[in-house]
Amino acid sequence: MSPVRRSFVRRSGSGLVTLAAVMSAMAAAPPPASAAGPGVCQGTVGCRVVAHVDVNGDGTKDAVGVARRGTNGKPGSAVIVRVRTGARTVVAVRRPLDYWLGSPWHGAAALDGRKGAELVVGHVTGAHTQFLWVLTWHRGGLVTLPAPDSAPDWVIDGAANVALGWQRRPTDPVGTIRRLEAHRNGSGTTFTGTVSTYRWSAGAWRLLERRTSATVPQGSAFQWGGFHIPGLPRY
Ligand SMILES: [Ca+2]
Repeated sequence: MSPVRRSFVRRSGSGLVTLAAVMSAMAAAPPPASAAGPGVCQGTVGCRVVAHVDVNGDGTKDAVGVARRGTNGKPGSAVIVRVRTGARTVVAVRRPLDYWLGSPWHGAAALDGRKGAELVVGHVTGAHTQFLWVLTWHRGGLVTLPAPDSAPDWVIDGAANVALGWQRRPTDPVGTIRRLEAHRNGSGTTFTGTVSTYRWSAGAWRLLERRTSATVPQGSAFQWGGFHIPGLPRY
């Protein structure tokens, strides 16, 4: 409670009624312009504004800032994601970041079908595999959105013998995500590929369908890796 309201309550003889009147008057006051107030990166060393996108789903764009801590490409680092949803409201979260080179920011995209964009940032880089965090707005803050296969990370890969990717086809409604996984058959030129289709429903990912083909041509399998989702770079 603000000092003003606290002192008002203390002095008031009929505290509840009078306080209600004050709060009602405050609620009726026009909100300050969202352009006013500190920026999303204010006070955060190394923070960079990476996007203006509606994160909390209220229909207005929010500034998104990202900073990293630790040494580039080394373990034990961290990524900080900040979202400014109002003139004086900035929500920030921190996640581990390991072996990640360069900016951990990947992009913003509608993934789970709820209002507001999800924010995708790095977590771990392997030899050729990348593990990424997806952050989503929930109950006034940013939380980790698990991948449709229930893993905490969204994993992508594009190598000689394996491809891992995530896709939303142009005809798919938002909230539908396909997981693409392909492995080379022995030393041949075909892959065994599995496409799992998930849909966000009632607060969770649901598996709708899974199809496997043992005869995916190599050239096709090489296209499966990475993100194939509007708003996100492939790798
Ligand atoms: Ca917003």
